[in-house]
Amino acid sequence: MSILTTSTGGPTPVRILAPDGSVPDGYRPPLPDSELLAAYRLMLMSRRVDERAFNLQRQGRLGVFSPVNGQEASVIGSAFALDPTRDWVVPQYRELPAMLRQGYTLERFLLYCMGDPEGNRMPDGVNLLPIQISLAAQIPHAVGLAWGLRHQGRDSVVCVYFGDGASSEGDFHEACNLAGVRRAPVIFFLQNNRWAISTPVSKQTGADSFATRATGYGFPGELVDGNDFFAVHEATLLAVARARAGEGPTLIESRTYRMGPHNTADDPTRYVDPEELEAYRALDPVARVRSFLLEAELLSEELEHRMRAEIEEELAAAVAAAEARGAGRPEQIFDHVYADPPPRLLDQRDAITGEAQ
Ligand SMILES: Cc1ncc(C[n+]2csc(CCOP(=O)(O)OP(=O)(O)O)c2C)c(N)n1
Repeated sequence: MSILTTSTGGPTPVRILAPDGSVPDGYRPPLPDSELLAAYRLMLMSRRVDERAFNLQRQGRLGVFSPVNGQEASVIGSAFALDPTRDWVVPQYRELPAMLRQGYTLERFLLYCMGDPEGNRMPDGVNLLPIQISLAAQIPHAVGLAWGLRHQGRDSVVCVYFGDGASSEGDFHEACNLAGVRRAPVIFFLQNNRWAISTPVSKQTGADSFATRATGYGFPGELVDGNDFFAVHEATLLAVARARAGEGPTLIESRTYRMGPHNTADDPTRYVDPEELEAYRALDPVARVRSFLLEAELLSEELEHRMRAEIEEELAAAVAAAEARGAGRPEQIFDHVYADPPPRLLDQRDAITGEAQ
């Protein structure tokens, strides 16, 4: 099975950047060279965070973590179509690079993974909602945010990320319906990575594409090769332009592949066919961009080496800073929920802190 098809056939995703890094004759990326390199650097950063976070988790220094591995073009190609000073990202939990692009920090992310809720509090001025684990709950929030920003007279766009699994929740459908009616400036960015933990996409939907669902809500749906940085980026640029112009939402199905486990608690060898995984490794989104940049002589081995060294330093500093703060305390889960917590919650908090009578 190719990344461009489903088991039932269906529409073909848009592709610009081929697996060998070539692009159609005359194609010019819409990003300046400096931004292309920044996007590649973020891809390298994302891969390195994936590895390091796993090691930290195995050493008992970090709680749970969901790697981006395989979805870098999808997450970063879309994020680079947004303007962090006015547009908003509403993440699920597998979009760290998009969050970093908006101005979130690695240190905060590590704190979050270490169980400190402070890590999931977005600093003022960073246009980002918190990481959401409750599947699809962030999608109606994104629509409300987009609609509200429009009411305030802003030209901001909201990009909400979620998975193929999350798209089966009622929240997704209700949010799409409202956004269509209100023409909210929102991009529904569906990362179809073929898996919802161990549930394959064939058990998630009977349709041959998620993108076509948009028709039922009265707005366009685009299907792109999610391992193709340029296809993802161009589709998101179009969606941003539509939303800013007051033309309403777009659903983008970014057809990619989760090359790693669902998270640090998962063992995909129990359900992923190794041959399928190998086939997708040949479509690695980071390698594609690398080949393109080398061919265009924007990247050299030396520059890449320097990028990796800087990333290593940044990551080491973030780990040190997060660990210096110490792990979160269990009773923090009671903070910031109610201004005046009800007695039942106060009792539970006291039971945790040992203050119960
Ligand atoms: C409402 C809800 N139901 C179930 C879960 C358990 N759960 C966590 S992740 C996950 C799979 C999500 O798959 P998908 O939305 O495709 O995103 P992916 O993890 O593949 O990026 C499930 C079922 C949850 N977090 N929230």
